Amino acid sequence: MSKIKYELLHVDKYSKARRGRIHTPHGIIETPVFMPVGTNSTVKGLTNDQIKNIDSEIILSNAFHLFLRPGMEIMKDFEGIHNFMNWNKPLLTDSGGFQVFSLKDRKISEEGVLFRSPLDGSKIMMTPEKSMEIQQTIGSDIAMAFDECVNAKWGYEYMKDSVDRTYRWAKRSFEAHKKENQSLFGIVQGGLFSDLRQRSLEQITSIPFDGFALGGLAVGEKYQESEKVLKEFGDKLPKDKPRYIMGIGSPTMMFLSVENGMDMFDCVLPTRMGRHGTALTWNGKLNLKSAKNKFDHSPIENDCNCYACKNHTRGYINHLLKRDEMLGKTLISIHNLYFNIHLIHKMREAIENDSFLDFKKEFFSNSSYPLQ
Ligand code: PRF
Ligand code: ZN
Repeated sequence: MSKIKYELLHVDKYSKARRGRIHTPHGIIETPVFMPVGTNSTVKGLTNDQIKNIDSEIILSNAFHLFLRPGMEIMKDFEGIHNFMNWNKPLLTDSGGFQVFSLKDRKISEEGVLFRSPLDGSKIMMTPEKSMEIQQTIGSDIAMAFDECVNAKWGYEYMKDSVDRTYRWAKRSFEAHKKENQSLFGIVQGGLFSDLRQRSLEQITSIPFDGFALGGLAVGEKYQESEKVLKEFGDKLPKDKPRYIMGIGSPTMMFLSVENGMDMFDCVLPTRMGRHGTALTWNGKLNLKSAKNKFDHSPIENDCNCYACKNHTRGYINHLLKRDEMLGKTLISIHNLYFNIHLIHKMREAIENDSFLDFKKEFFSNSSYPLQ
């Protein structure tokens, strides 16, 4: 099998939530799916066994970061990221678009983005062709087109030009992509402007990509603003291909996205929060650095089956955090990723039983996460 294949298994009766399955060169992914982020070819603080033991089906890495370090010479020498990090399951790479645009000193032209290397200040040109070359060298199962993630504050006129440029870059990405056993997804932009989202959606879906993503969301807008885009456009993406919303992973945003027909999510939130000592639980967030935990013999969460909860107490983890021991961060990261992944598993079950909306209601009535 070379490219991915998507199977739509079931659509919830009372919402647009979908239960599906993606076949990739490195195995099957059930959807909806949460993808832990491994920017530098490592999910921060976790071994591959630990990642697999939380039932993670796919991880995400990044063309921009891997291009800078370790660099493509080393990636070629190791014959790709799967071999390099000894990860034998599915892996997706982001194109670097998002990361390049968040740099301060960068210049956007028709050709691509010229930026200064954060390593030595040398000038580097990132183009759709370059991003494809990098992602093909990395050898991810799914690569992303090179797009421009625009700040909505730049206004309508800029966004309009950018949407059209992202379309031209998408065509160039598609043309430049040659790898047989790698799939390529297109990215729809357009910010919060309904007509530009529609324009971008028509442009990007006119190219026969293997899947489609909504980009340019979760970049600081209000819940109601992302909700409007998801309600209007989530289900307009092709039904026979996977749908990915980039950079979201809070319970609130995952429920909203699944409800509106999205299949794939990634976010640094569970691991970043873990490193800062905050656990995600079915009741809400829990600050394990707080002195309240000092004498607490209970696990982070009573009914949780993750390694951290099966083996360690809140009191012990509080001590590790206080002493800045790395195990503390690892344990909470394990728990948080387990939480996100298993929340998605429960959503899958609910979709299969046509009870997604009931499950959503129950989840928010039993926890302090904001419904919006
Ligand atoms: N484009 C790309 N990567 C992304 C985004 C995007 O718009 C986002 C937006 N939330 C996260 N990661 N290429
Ligand atoms: Zn746990």
